[in-house]
Amino acid sequence: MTTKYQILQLLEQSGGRLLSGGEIAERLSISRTAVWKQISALQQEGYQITAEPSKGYLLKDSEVISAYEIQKRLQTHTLGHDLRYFPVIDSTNTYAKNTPDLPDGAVVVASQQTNGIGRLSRKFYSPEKAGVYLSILLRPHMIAMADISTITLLAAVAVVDTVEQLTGVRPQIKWTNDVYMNRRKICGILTEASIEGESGMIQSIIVGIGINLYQSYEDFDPSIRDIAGSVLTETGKRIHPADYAAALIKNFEKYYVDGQFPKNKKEFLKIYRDALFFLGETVQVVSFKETYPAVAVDINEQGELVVRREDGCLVALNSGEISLKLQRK
Ligand code: BT5
Repeated sequence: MTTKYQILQLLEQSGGRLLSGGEIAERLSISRTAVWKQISALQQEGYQITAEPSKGYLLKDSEVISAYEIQKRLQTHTLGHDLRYFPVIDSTNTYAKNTPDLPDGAVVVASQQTNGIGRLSRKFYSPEKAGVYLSILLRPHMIAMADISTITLLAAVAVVDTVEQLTGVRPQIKWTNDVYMNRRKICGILTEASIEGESGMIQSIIVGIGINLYQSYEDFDPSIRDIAGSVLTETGKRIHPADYAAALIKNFEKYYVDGQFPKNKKEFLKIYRDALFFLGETVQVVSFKETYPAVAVDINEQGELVVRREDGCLVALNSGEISLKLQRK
């Protein structure tokens, strides 16, 4: 552990007592100047450390989401062991795409994205200290193209479980990749795969998950103010961002098994189906070719959404080319 985080640990363990620069310096066998420099670095990372002249330093509760904070809370087999944290980044998915040496199970986390992306190059607003934005990189051994969309479903269920564990309220899913509470979107998921041109083999899958934790409705860009919410607006609960990130990574690992994806797909799809909130409702199906109203009927064994068109025909929708518009209530 670096000196910086050793100092942080001492402050965490001080039990509310002020720790003097001299005491820290002695315990870590470093100079007082080094202590002061590292305290400044921690403050820059977002830790609220107050310094009382000639008395010492005190750490206050800080909503910091550094690699240290997440790994401290993480007990996983592989996911997140390589964890890259950025206070600001363009997009965690883009970083994962452009970093070829990232190992299987690596996680990229940011507190803010300047160019967060959604499907079809749409924008995903990812302001500072408002949520958690992370990408999980997977290099599965055997995966068919059709399984990629299952990974998105898996991420959605992991988000739902996480929010429920931390707030006591279970969110719902809008097929395929959005998580909602009270009919407001609190989380978006973007799964991207990179495929080797010659062989057509899938080299890696990047699962990007962004969740709104702290915004109020007024904080949202006017273009999404009526449709977006945060865990805070919908449950009244403030979750520490590192608690959220660590629990999410853990829950994703619970369902994801390399080579099998969800171990028991049938059982998994039932959990997914139970989390959907618009079955039985009329939705607008928007594809590249056409837009039409249909009743959402069920999820089939492939994870496709089955809808009934107005002429009575049943159609199974694949996630790739379709989006759904819900009727406002
Ligand atoms: C998504 O696309 O919602 C996928 C979002 C994935 C974001 C994560 S964050 C970590 C990783 N790094 C990235 O760069 N991306 C991933 P889609 O279903 O296409 O929805 C996009 C639409 O959601 C936008 O056109 C807006 O209408 C709406 N939107 C944008 N930002 C939002 C937000 N913060 N909360 C709720 N809705 C939002």
